[in-house]
Parts: sequence; C-alpha cells; structure tokens
Amino acid sequence: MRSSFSPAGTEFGGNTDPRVRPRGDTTEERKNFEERGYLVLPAFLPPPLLARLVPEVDRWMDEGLRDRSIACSTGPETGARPPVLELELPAHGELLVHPPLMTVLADIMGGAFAHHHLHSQRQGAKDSGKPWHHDHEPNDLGDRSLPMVHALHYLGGLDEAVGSLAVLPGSHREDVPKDFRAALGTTALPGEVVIDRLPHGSTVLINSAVFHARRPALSPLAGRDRYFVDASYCRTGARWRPVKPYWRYMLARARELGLGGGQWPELFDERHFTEFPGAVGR
Ligand SMILES: O=C(O)CCC(=O)C(=O)O
Ligand SMILES: [Fe+2]
Repeated sequence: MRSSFSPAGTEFGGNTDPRVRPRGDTTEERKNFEERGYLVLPAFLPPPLLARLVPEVDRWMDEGLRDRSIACSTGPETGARPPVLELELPAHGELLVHPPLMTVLADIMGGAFAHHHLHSQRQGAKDSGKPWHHDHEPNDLGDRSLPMVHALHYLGGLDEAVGSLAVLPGSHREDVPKDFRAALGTTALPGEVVIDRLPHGSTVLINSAVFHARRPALSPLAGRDRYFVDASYCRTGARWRPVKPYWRYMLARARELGLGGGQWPELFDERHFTEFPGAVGR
C-alpha cells in the first residue's frame, strides 16, 4: 500500500460538508456547460470520502485489479468477469452516486441519466500524457443532443507536480471521431483552456464529446502520482453503446449493492444500453 498524499487536513482545506449544498441559481452554470462543454468544481469531494478513495485506488493498482479489468474488456480474458469491479470498492461506489454530484448531473443533463462506466487509476509522474481525444459513445438514435457526461475526479488535485488537463471549449459540437486530433498529441491548441491548479478532491465535469488532453507533470523528477477516477453517465432517451463486455454484470452488481439507494431508478437500468459490439477500447 502506498499513499503519496493525505487528503484530509491539506493546505487546500476542501469541502467538509458531505450534504448537498444549496446551489442557488444554476442557470448560468448550465448555460456555460452547454456552450463550453465543461464545468470545474474545485474541492468538490469531502475529505473523509477522499481519505477512503486513495487507498482503494492504491489497491486497485497494486493488486493488479486494474490490469485484470482491462484484460476482461479488451485483452486475453475478454468475456470473463473481473474478480473485483471498481464500483464494488466501497468508496468508489459512494463516489459514483455522491449526492452533490447527482444533483449537478441532473441539472446539467436536464433529466434522467444512466451510469455508463467507472475507471480508477494512479499515474506515475513519469507517465506520458494522453493526446487530444473525446470519449463520447454513440447511441442507437444517433442523437447527439442527448449528452454523455464524464466526471473527472482529481483526488490529489492538479498542479505542476501532478500535471494538467487541457480542454477545447465548444468542441463537443463537432461531429468527429474520438481520435480526430490525436496526431496533435498534447500540444497547445488555439482556444484551449488549461486547468492546472485544482485543490485536492476536485471534479471537472465534461461533456464527453468535448476534446481534452492530459498533460503530464512539468518536471517528472519533482512530480507526484496523479490519482484519477472517472465516472460517466448518459442522458436517457436512447440506448447507449457499452464499453465493457461485462456491462450487464456491472449494472446488476450496482443494483445488488443498492447504490443510489433507490433514488435514481434509471441509473443502473439495462434498458438504456445496446449490446456490446466488440473490443472498442478501455
Ligand atoms: O488524466 C486526465 O486528466 C484525463 C484522462 C482522460 O481524458 C481519459 O482517461 O480519457
Ligand atoms: Fe478522456
């Protein structure tokens, strides 16, 4: 087990109130999200939840559970069930349905939504970035007005030692493949916004179709691990393409575990998905 930072009692403080905070008038926020395709929520996660998430990410990495899960999606074990799912880790399960997150999602999605997938990762400071891409999956109506949203959770925040996230505002309106800008690597693009300073437990919500890139730590030698969990959600109204062959099992486990506490009946319902088409990436 390792843990390269202590989320509770950090210099950043953080949100200590796990309840849904009154958000006031969110019209502007929603309009911004619609136009620009992202929303930054600094110190969004309560330190007690963070303190439980970090060792779970360490376990996920150190026990090879992430590798096993990838092998069951796209690798030699395709078709098998992974020994543990991300959402079976208790704090990860809580994060997936964190009430303040559900509130913001319902607001920016403008209606009911289903859970698509959850990933958890710890990247080393020397790891490379991730080139410009988007993560939008198609739905069976080809209806791009139905949003898919990724919640990018930066458990240790973002800074020069962890690296940054670059976003290309408005690019979610282009109807282009995920790798349309891949040849550009992680280079700076005109109009980009760089999110490079966020406190521990911050969340960035992106429309999954917005182009974004991970930029690594400026100096790998002085870098810190990047604790990154992402969860994605799809607006109901069409059937979405899954990314994991064992997606039915994943939704069934979420229902069995009672995630969502009966408050979000659509969240883990199979009817919002089409069949798994084959190996389509992590
Ligand atoms: O690490 C990040 O900040 C973003 C990673 C990402 O975009 C992805 O895994 O799809
Ligand atoms: Fe991404």
